[in-house]
Amino acid sequence: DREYALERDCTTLSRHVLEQLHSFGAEAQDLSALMNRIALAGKLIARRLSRAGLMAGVLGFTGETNVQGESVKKMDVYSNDVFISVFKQSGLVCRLASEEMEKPYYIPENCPIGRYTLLYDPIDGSSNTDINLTLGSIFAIRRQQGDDVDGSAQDLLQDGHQQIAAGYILYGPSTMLVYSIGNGVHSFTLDPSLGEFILTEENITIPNHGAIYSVNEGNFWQWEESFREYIRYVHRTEGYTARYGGAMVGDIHRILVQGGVFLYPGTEQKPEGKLRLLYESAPLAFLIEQAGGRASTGSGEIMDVVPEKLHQRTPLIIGSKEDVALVESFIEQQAQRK
Ligand code: P6P
Repeated sequence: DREYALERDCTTLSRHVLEQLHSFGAEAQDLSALMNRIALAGKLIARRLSRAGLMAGVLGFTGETNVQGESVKKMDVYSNDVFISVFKQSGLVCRLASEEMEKPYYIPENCPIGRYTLLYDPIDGSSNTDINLTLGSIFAIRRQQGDDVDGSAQDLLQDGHQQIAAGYILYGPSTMLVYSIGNGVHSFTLDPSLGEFILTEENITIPNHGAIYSVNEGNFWQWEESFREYIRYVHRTEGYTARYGGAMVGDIHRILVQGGVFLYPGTEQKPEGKLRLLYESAPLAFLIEQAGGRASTGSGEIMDVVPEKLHQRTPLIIGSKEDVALVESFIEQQAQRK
């Protein structure tokens, strides 16, 4: 029966990546190995999170602040170290650029030409760590360009079209890995008894419209008027509902599956917003566009933004095509009034 068939034929991540890489030639093997490293990092982080309440030294703060000026959680450090140690062994990655590190981490034995760079946010939404709520890791893979001998990583300051793979790991009631290598979006669920990510859904497409708007309305009075106008519209219009988890991977996954829009606008104090382009917005934009959605800064596509510095932030409007366009229409209306 179907249940038995699923058991027998379950598609693992490595098999799935290889199967769809027929058109990638030599890079196929690399991408398959890289995705398996991502999966291993996800398993190690998921295991630690599931035991966080049972072990000393997992929860809470380290007492330091990171390059973003945010207080660092022990899980931020642990997760960042997991990605470094897992990719050190890969032999494929020369450089890891993380939201948690001022400068990229170079793996000398693989450099200068290590073929790939991993850009990642090891634990996104770490404010949820100590309260056992959904968290995520976000990743993108870019080809190593040039030899970066001065360690300035200037070649990373390119637009999102340079990403060859991107996705996230969602640490929720189950651990899911959602990724794209430019050939659709596919989701996997971790089977802890096998230690394998098993294919759950292939070629996920985001609905063109959804009822959900996901934004921290606590910032309402710090936004530009256009965003306030959009919120007033969805407040008074039937068919909209608010969902905001405080950890973007969970909010984006909900929107990928059900449709709608996630927003993190700029504010008067921080016009560029809070979210980091290279480690959060660009990887998620790559994925959502592959699912048939859109990701905008409000004045252009996220995927077209060329950062001037590694930790550059951008405002983010991401999700269903129609809902992103609706938010942009309020921005355009406001611009015409000026
Ligand atoms: P705020 C988590 O720190 C994060 O980067 C995203 O995961 C999340 O969506 C956002 O910031 C939450 O920020 O200002 O709403 O608490």
